Amino acid sequence: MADQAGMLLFSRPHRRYNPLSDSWVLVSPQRTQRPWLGQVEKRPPEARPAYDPGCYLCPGNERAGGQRNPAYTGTYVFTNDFPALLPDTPPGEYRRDGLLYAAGERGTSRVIIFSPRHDLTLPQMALPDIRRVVDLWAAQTAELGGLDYVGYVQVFENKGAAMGASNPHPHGQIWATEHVPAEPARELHALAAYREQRGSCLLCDYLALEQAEGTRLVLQNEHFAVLVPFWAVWPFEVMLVAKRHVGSLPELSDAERDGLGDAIRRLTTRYDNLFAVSFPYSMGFHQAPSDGAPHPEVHLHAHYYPPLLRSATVRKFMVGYEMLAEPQRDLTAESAAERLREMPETL
Ligand code: H2U
Ligand code: ZN
Repeated sequence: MADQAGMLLFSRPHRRYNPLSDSWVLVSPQRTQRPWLGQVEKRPPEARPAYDPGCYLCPGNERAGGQRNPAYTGTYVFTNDFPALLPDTPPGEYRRDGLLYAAGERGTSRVIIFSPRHDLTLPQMALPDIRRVVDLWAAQTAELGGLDYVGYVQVFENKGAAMGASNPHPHGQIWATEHVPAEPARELHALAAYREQRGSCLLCDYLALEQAEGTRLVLQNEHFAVLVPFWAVWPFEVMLVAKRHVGSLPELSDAERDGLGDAIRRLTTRYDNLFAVSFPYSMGFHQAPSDGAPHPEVHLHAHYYPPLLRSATVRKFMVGYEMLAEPQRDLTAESAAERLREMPETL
């Protein structure tokens, strides 16, 4: 439990610092000091067929680019037909007066399909099938990270139309780039600085603290913990953290991969139960760069950023003050964690 001073502070407007990205969030809990008014909504009848002849991700179907998916039975990965990155981008720089600066960026984008079943989502998949997704993420990280021009592999998933996913068929994406992108680069900087100053890992220390306090923990197993970070911005944002100080997906042991699948299944089930809908989110892993250098400062974790606020129809937008000043939330991280802890782990 937070101490007395913390309790008082946390019930009035305050700012919380995010040491992982060196940023701030404004928390206004007095706006939610009222009974829970979440609407009770029925899960909409998602009558999706197991196979959809019009889906470009289903087995055997033709994609928009004219390619045809094989009759795959597990996971399937292909190069995005409309890739954001290209491996043969010519190198080059544009500089002007120290004010304009651009540089070519090589890379590749892939789409990964989690299951041949059009009608399933991760929480509805069997554990061994989720484990195959974990193995694919790890194998793709190793393969793409092994390319000489790739410096970083970003594994992510956009789920639900609210987050811009183009298709309900369970899938994610992987983008590999020459440089470490801005968001993980900020974290790398913070992790390295912390290690330099304290001689330990920011996320190992943070996880130990959260386990001691308990108020922001959502669930855990032997290998992974899921918590609402103290500095969360999105209402039900969570961080999924490896318990071992491990840098990347390919380094995970057999048991840890099972543990990751278990944590994902339990978390996404709780998410779906929260507002009785298939819960939209963007999630992604942050792992060590594939630049050939050792990265002892990096600690594997995933961020889940879901937009829903109070029900399936009330979502958070980052507008106004948040676009111009800084992110703001009403529900405290502690209350969000409590709500998620109350949810059952069966759909
Ligand atoms: P999202 O649902 O997260 O947008 O991912 C789907 C990706 O699939 C998207 O990036 C690609 C889109 O470019 N795509 C193909 O590669 N082939 C297709 O036939 C349609 C969509
Ligand atoms: Zn499909």
